Amino acid sequence: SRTTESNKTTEDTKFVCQRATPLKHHNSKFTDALEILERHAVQITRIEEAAKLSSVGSHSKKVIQDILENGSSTEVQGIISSDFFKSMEIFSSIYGCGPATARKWYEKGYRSMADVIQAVSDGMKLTEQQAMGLKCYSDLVQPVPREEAINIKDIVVKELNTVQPNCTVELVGGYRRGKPSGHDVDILITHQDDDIVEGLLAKLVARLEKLGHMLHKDLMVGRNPHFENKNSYLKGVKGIADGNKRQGGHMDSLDHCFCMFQVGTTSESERLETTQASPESDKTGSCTDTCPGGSGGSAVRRVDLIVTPPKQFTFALLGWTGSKQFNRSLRDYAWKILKIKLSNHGMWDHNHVPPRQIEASSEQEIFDELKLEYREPQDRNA
Ligand code: DCP
Ligand code: MG
Repeated sequence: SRTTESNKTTEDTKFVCQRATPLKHHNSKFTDALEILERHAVQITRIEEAAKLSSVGSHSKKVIQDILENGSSTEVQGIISSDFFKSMEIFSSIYGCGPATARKWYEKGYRSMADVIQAVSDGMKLTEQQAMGLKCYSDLVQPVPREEAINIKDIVVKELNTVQPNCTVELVGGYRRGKPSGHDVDILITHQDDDIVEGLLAKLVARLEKLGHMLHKDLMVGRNPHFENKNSYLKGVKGIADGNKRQGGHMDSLDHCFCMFQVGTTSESERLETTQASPESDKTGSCTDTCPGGSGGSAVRRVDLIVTPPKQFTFALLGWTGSKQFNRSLRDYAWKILKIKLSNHGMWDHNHVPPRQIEASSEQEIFDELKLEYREPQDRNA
């Protein structure tokens, strides 16, 4: 189907998903400022009060007006230069530290990374994720170049093939939208057989662990409410990290593994040598024993592995390609204009009681159903 006439009225620009949004655009002055505002809103608002953010619309308008008239927003400049914002930015750049923990540290009086490291050596408890995040900090803040992301994907493809042939693997996230680098590597996996999909991620992770690629993992499986396969495998479910990416709840309930991945694996003997050679290897912030990236090896990278049942693949592909802002707009548009609920699991037409599920086997079909002009991934950089 084609774009409807109603999309071409002045209401046109209301939803960002109705326009092409390439990587390079001319509004970054505004979007950067609004992003700061949004991050700050998350930081100042306790998680449970997130519902009170409804006045953001008119607030944003004021900021845009300010930038238009004065070249910058006094309010946003004030936020950026505030102690609170600076500390929150530093703390939440640690893997496993979300706004709740960052705020807690700020309230304890910590302001810098050094303060946190001091607190840790004075006995402050960290979660396993935060301890790893701090340990591999210098690696994890480095952007991952596209070539390395592709290399990691190739390793995953190769090892996946040894545990299960004929899977489909896609490099998603920013790379699929054409970004030259990213903060992590998002990899989406499926297989045409539901029975094989079940348990697939656990097998892949075990294989990667055996080869020494996995320095840390958060595995969540068996929580997909739209996947009721006959063999239930709800085992080994673990709590999820209070991470930057997942702030404000989970994006979906697909099987996933957030991990710290290392390309160049160290053999058992080399690993022993490293440990013996560096008695201070436990020192926070240095990447020596468990993060050999700091000792000359390849850098430790954040990798997200996501496994989807075949029927949900297209929806997960669209969702995990992003951008986050594009998704938000698309879902908002689908619901407000068409009464269609869109998620990474599928879409449901709520003009029917009970809601009718709409299937799709390509992204093009989803856009068609939503009566939107198709956008290639590189035009979804809202
Ligand atoms: N996503 C989302 N909502 C979130 C987090 C993520 O819709 N709260 C989707 C859109 C993202 C994709 O998942 O594009 C991958 O998440 P990332 O945080 O890895 O985002 P990117 O890959 O786009 O950015 P980067 O290049 O920094 O990794
Ligand atoms: Mg990413």
